[in-house]
Amino acid sequence: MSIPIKQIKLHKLSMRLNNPFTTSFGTLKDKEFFITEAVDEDGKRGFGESVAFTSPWYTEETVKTNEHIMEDFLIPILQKNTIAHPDDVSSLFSSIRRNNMAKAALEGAIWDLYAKRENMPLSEALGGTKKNIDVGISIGIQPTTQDLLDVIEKYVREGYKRIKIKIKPGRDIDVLKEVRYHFPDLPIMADANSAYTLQDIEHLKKMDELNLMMLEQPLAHDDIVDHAKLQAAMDTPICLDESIHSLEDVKKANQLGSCKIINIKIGRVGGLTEAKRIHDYCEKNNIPVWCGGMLEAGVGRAHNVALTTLPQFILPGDTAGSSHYWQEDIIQPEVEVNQGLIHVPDKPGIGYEVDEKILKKATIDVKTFNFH
Ligand code: OSB
Ligand code: MG
Repeated sequence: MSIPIKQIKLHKLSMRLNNPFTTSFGTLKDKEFFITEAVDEDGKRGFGESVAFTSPWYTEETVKTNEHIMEDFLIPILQKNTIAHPDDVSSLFSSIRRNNMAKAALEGAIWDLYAKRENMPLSEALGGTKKNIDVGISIGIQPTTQDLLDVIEKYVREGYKRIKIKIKPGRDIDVLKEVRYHFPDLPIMADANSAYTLQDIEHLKKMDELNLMMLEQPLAHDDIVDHAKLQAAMDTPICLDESIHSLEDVKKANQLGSCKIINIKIGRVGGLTEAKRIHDYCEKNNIPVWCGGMLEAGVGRAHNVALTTLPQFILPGDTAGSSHYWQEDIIQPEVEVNQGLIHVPDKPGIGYEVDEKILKKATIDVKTFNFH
């Protein structure tokens, strides 16, 4: 039986972050994004979230390009085709190049709707089995090293299973050394968001003394060749983030030896179906994976929780609790972290209710597309 979509809604939201987030690119204070909603004939509703930012610093997509691609290309494809299973969506969308975050936002709403229609949790619909998932936290660049040590202390006390520290040239080895000195046994990793080049190889190699779990995306966002050279010269495992847009990218990176770990982000790879395919390949090839974050609101966060229940997500992800990001999240209950664990909901679909009042408060625009 196909999924009888009657309507798609694009809710454009704007929400202020509790903790402005600084990377090697700059600081993000407010987040603008889409909540996608797919409604079926019985009025059942599935939700997705687009993770593009307002400027294209992380990938080329933005909130505006997402709107254009969803409205002018992807939604018309959904209107013209029947969908038997959410896995069909990525093949239907394959005629549109890239724009993975726009694709993932719509596919996510259809996955949630499908799971609700089947009366099963999204985690189960994806084939996940974990009842609890391990999570870590990603800390933006702090004004001073003392500030960083203080926030790490706070998150260690809250029980997060590993701490990710953003680095950039000038605020890297010395900062990490200081952290390692104060927290000798803490699982820590560093994320450079592409801030280095191979010319920095001697400098980056000094990280091998710091017992980091991994170094995330040190080199260019579109590179896998230089990363292979760096990985060959370093003991610290390299994890790719920005460089991975598909299973094909993972296969090539693996063949070249560009990394030892993969960060899977649903939006970056074009949706849950592709994320699952990457997971399955990594499981067969013994490549550890973890679920990355894009400072999501509750809907995107719930999708990350569901995906992380798959078995090869053996490293803690970046899916911190709702209250780390938001004064009030758009879902009920909020995503809660206890002792570094998120309990996976067992209700149908994403397993959290969208809070209409909070959704409305954060909404700056809504567009509705009817299906015939
Ligand atoms: O590089 O993983 C990244 C946030 C926005 C864009 C890119 C990244 C991040 C994070 C934070 O590291 C992840 C999160 O807490 O959601
Ligand atoms: Mg990253």
